[in-house]
Amino acid sequence: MARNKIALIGSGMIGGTLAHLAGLKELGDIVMFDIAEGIPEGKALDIAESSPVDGFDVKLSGTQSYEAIEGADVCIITAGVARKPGMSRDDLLGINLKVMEQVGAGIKKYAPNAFVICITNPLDAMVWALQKFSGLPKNMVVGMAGVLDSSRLKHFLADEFDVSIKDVTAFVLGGHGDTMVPIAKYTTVAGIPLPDLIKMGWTTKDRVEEIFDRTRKGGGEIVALLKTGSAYYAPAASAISMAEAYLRDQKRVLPCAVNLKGEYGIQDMYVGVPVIIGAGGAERVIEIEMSKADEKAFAASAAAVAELCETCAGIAPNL
Ligand code: TXD
Repeated sequence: MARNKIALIGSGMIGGTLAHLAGLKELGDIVMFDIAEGIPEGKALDIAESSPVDGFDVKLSGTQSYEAIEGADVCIITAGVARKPGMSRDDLLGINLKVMEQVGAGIKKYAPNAFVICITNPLDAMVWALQKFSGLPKNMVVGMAGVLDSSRLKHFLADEFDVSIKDVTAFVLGGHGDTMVPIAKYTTVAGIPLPDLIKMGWTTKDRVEEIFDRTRKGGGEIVALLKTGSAYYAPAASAISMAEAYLRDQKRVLPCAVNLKGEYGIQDMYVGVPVIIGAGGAERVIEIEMSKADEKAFAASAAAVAELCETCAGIAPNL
């Protein structure tokens, strides 16, 4: 059986980590694309030179040409810029929207059958635009945010309770931003929901609120520490788990930004919800019951995403 082909569009900090993880897991041959000459080629060669040490058989290459992604089974998109001092959110939105237009055209031409995972920020609006620019089926274009946000929450809780991360389940839903919604009812330690753990005296409501707040600001916490960029290890690991679920038809239940067709009362927008990822891409959206407060927070989060999509549509009338 021929190996899968994985195209990484954007070979910066997350792109490089994606390539390394995909190699270590032997997910397939890897093509690294970037507009910056030498970066994808250099990273691909560096990782290839580590493969004899770790014993993984994959081919890695770097390119500035979309032709090289031809026939990719998975495309993971990190291309774009992050906000720099003096730039407004709309500036960033405008620049990355143009990048999504180029990436969408490249995928449409050379990898129309791929499962596409978008990571570029502002995530929920960019994945929405990318699906439209690429014209790929909506179930084959998803955004990565919820796996990362939930993983941060799981880590904080495992630390708080001094239990294995393997026994913590968590769902963080909604848009990828300050408005994201951690769901207490479906956050558990070995199946015991957080509200029960509070009753059992393991923690307090206030402490849980603090942890939720740290989760919402998890990206900012890393930026403040690194100073020169944003998180890349955990975002890359999160996207790789989504790619693996697709390539190995694992039917994993993961919180992802998916196109909603009336679920959660939302039409044709990408918002983070639990979804089954398997060989059919985003196979089935799971509509969970939320508390009234969570429902309200989710609606506010979706409204923030809608506003960003409207700004995009104002900039790019072809959307
Ligand atoms: O949860 C999430 N979704 C996120 C999102 C978590 C962390 C970071 N998140 C966002 O991912 C972040 O705000 C950025 O928008 C992306 C990528 O983050 P990364 O840290 O990898 O950024 P880099 O290192 O700046 O890499 C971006 C690369 C860089 O090498 C550019 O040369 C390239 O993108 N780039 C392009 N590649 C192809 N085509 C075009 N047009 C292009 N423009 C820039």
